[in-house]
Amino acid sequence: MRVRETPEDRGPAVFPRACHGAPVFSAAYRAMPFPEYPEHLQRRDLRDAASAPTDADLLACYGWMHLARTADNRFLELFRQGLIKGTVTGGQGNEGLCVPIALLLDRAIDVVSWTHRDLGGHLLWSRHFGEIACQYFANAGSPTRAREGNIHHGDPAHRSLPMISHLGAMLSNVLGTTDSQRRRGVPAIGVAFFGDGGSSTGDVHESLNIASLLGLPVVFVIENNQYAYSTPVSEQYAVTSLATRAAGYGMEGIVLETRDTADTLRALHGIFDKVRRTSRPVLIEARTLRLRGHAAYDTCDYLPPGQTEAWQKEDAYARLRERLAGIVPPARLDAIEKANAAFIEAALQAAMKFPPPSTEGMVEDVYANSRDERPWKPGGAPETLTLAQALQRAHHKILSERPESIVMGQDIATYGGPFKVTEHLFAEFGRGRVLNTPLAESATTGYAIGLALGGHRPIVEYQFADFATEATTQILLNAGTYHFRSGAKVPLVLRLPCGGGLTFGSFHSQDLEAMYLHTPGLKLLYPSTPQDAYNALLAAYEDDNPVLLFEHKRLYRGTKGAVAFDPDYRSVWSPRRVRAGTKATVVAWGEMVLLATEAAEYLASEYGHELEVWDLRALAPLQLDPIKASVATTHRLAVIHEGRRNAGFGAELVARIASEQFFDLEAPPLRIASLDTPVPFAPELEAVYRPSRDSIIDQLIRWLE
Ligand SMILES: Cc1ncc(C[n+]2csc(CCOP(=O)(O)OP(=O)(O)O)c2C)c(N)n1
Ligand SMILES: [Mg+2]
Repeated sequence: MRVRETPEDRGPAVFPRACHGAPVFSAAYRAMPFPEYPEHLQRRDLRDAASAPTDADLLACYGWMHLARTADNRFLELFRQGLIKGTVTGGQGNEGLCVPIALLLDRAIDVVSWTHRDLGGHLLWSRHFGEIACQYFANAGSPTRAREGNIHHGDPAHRSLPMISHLGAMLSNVLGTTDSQRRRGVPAIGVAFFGDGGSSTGDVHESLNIASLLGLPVVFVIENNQYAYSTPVSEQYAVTSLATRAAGYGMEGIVLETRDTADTLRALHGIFDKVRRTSRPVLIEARTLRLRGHAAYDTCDYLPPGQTEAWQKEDAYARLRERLAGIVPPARLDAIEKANAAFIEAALQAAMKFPPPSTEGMVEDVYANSRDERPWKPGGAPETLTLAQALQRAHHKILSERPESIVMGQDIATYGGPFKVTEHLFAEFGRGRVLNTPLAESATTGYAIGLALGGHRPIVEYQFADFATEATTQILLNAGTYHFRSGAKVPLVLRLPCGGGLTFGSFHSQDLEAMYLHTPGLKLLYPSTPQDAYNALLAAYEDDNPVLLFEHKRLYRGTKGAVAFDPDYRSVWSPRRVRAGTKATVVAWGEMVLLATEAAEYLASEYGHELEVWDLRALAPLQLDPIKASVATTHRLAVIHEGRRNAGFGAELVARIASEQFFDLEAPPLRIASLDTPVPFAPELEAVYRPSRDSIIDQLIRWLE
């Protein structure tokens, strides 16, 4: 039987929005007012009119389409004059789609992510054109603090999600934020755009599937302008219409011609109404145009002769103007166009007066500097638990005390996950809070990002850390950069069962923390004891940033200890001294802490070498001070990790300490790590691949003596 989500399944409708709704980067126009919008642009909503648009409604729509066309043309000119950096991707030819859509959405509740062809949509959804102009000029008035490219802005506080360049990556975010609204009882819909080119990406397929599976009210809009950069659709896909793909996902597929704006308004009005009522997604293949090539530098030599002229005859903007010219007095159209042009020039002038962007806050803004401060209920008596059980208890606490929490992942519901970390949670909290997801790591992560942007706090389990590579774009480039580029918070916990030693082979055994440490914006915790794992999940959960929680699979059942709610749970963000010593400082994390400690005990008893062992616990942000203080007394540093040696995190730690404390060191620092090979399968081979207690002892002795 097919299970479909109903609104009742989705958990409580209301919960405290502890950290959300907080302002994102401040609006420029508050500091320097831009000109008032002309009178005819005061209408930003045609929802009541669009089922039977009148001439006045069409005129209102034309006003915005003209504004978009004129602004796009002006940006192109300014680029050619060298006043706009990067490039500009124009929406000329797409106004007849994105402007009607923007006029038919409820900006108070709906969710959207515009693309690089949707300046018209941005104009309607943004606070002011002047702010968009500042974004193009990359100056101090930019809503991304000039950190993101010109069309890569949005207004996440008002559910316009800024795109990243990776085509297809925004769809799942729209799913999540729309669902966040619905879970709160708000009758929102989401609109997710992508091009004919973007339609071939995996994220698109994963997102269509998830939206249909969960019954999410999302309108997927393919802006089919027949080209992806220089590649025609004949070289992109083999179906006659992309709308036919909808059937494969169990949703309605619609082809929308956009030549006639009145028809477009009527059709979209009906579609949006139905999606809002039924909470079922639809896929629209909109036939649209790209009149000025891919981007400012595109000479369009690849187009067949006469193509541009043929397109111009199809242009919804020109056709609407022609239609209106036969209905309203020419002076009226003239007045609208002149007022728009004057408005744009005045706004551009005001925008150009902003100074260059400030470099201030660049490093600080990598992370949101906040967390959910609600106190946890004090816990009961300590229990003796494995690390997996400790994590289960922490999940239970979070689900019990935090109604905005949602746990998701593959096989985590009835089955409790392969490592039983989520055992029993589904029975108690139900599908709205403990959600099995399909094999779609990327869109699942993007969906979780969207939920987090909307005010929920998802915890995502990847079945094995190795499979999180399927979601690298969402984790590294989307979640990790969100706060820096928009000021929006993405409170997200990503749980990664990692590590080897269980004969699981190359793709179920890796320890890839170094990969995530190379990109900014993510926090990383890697506990080694049951209590630390419990603490780490609470600390990660309340953080307003994406936090990766590395859980070594051998520790799930290989460690046991007393676990209780620890009021000092946030101490997990700093290193813990596991063992005192004078001969050398040994830094490790995850299972290697246990092996390092065993090795240290052996060296103490057999050689009399007292090593000081530190469990790093938090890999990002890094608190090195206690380690540095230790090195200052022992004068030696060894780092032991299961990740591979080459560009492993040990390299960074050694480099930092060697460069800052060179004169404290009496010997070159030692790195003990896995071999630079794939993880081999056979136990005999894996034992050589990974550091073991004995190989650690050998290397330490050689280094010390
Ligand atoms: C995943 C990904 N691959 C490649 C690119 C480079 N790129 C930017 S736009 C573009 C063409 C996009 O075509 P389409 O999706 O049809 O959108 P259009 O530009 O035609 O509106 C390409 C290949 C990208 N942004 N993302
Ligand atoms: Mg295209």
